[in-house]
Amino acid sequence: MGFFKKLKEKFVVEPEGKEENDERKEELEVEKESELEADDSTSELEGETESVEEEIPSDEEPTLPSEGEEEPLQEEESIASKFKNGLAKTRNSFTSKINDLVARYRTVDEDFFEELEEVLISADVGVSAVMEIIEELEMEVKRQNIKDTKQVKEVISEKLVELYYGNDNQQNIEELKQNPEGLTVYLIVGVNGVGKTTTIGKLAHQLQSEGKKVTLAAGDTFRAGAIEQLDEWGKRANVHVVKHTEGSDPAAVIYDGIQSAKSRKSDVLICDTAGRLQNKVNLMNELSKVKRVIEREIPGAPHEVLLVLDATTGQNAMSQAKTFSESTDVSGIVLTKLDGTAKGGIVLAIRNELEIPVKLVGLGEKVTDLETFDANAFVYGLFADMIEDQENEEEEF
Ligand SMILES: Nc1nc2c(ncn2[C@@H]2O[C@H](COP(=O)(O)OP(=O)(O)OP(=O)(O)O)[C@@H](O)[C@H]2O)c(=O)[nH]1
Ligand SMILES: [Mg+2]
Repeated sequence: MGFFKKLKEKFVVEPEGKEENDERKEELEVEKESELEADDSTSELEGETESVEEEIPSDEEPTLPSEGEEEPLQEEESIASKFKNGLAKTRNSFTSKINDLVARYRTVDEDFFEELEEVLISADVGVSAVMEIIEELEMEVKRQNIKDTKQVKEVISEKLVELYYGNDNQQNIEELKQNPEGLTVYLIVGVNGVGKTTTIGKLAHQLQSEGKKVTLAAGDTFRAGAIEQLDEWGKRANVHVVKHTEGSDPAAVIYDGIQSAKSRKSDVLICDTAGRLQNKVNLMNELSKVKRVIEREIPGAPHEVLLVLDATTGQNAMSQAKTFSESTDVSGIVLTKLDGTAKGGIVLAIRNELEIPVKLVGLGEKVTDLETFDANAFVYGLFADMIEDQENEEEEF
């Protein structure tokens, strides 16, 4: 099966044609009805009036919608549309460049690959990642004896996913680690303005809606207004915020945060930190101190040190990652503002050059715009138009 088809099956549930839409609507109605009937039958079983209504013979019991299939399908759909919407800028630029390339080169040759290289680099994929992709593509094109450039689009999409997950073939999305024996602590670090506090707000909301009890610690005591900003997110997500006054010792705030989270029996404590101090050395020292306090109070914590990077800053983000990894063991990246850039390829560069997994991505400013990173959904978001176009082309023949 082609890779576009695979992605389509995984992520697209909604048919585009009106007729098909109507069919789907009908299907949904039937499903709803059968759900209702199913509900009736359960209440019948529980109720005492069983003998009164004998109209439904027992061998014609309405089929229950299979749980295993229905629910995840809807979830996948929303993940797909979130990646699709969040990557609109990147996709528009990328799709038009690829389509232009394919239109100009009918057959796959050296020049085609050279230009493709430029397209990928212009999307911030990163030079070494691009080299790897191109090499893989050249081999695949030979292997499959592909002549027509149109077919290459699909192979590119497949290679991007492969490059992301590497050879280990472990195509699992990277969930945040949790403490199985008590309080889970996440430490959020990153330079000023990248989206740390916003990410904390979104994450708190997400965990809370999964039924977890969350506490926040306002560890940015340096920037004016930072404590209030976290407090505001705390109110929005309806979670408790531990805070001291501006200028106080952040390690003391985090210490209190841990005690408070423990006594409130929270599942997760998320620690905000400053993005800027008097200088970089001070900032790194402060983060190390905060981390030591967490390590001392809870063995095995912090369970994640998440470095927040702003996707719109391109190569700058890469150098920030290097600086932070040197002083704190960064366990994962949160890449924010993917919606604000046409160069979303930075995800692949980060993975390829830093070997730190991208765990979460920010796809907008709303509280729900934070998603666990999934390379398949990401690539779907990049190629969504082509995936849909290909379907139409197939239909024409
Ligand atoms: N479009 C978009 N904007 C985002 C996203 N994440 C954060 N932002 C915006 O980025 C800006 C900075 O976010 P903050 O959360 O304050 O950043 P910070 O890292 O805490 O900054 P400091 O506290 O100054 O260190 C805000 O205007 C956010 O709305 C995202 O995924 N998409
Ligand atoms: Mg902040």
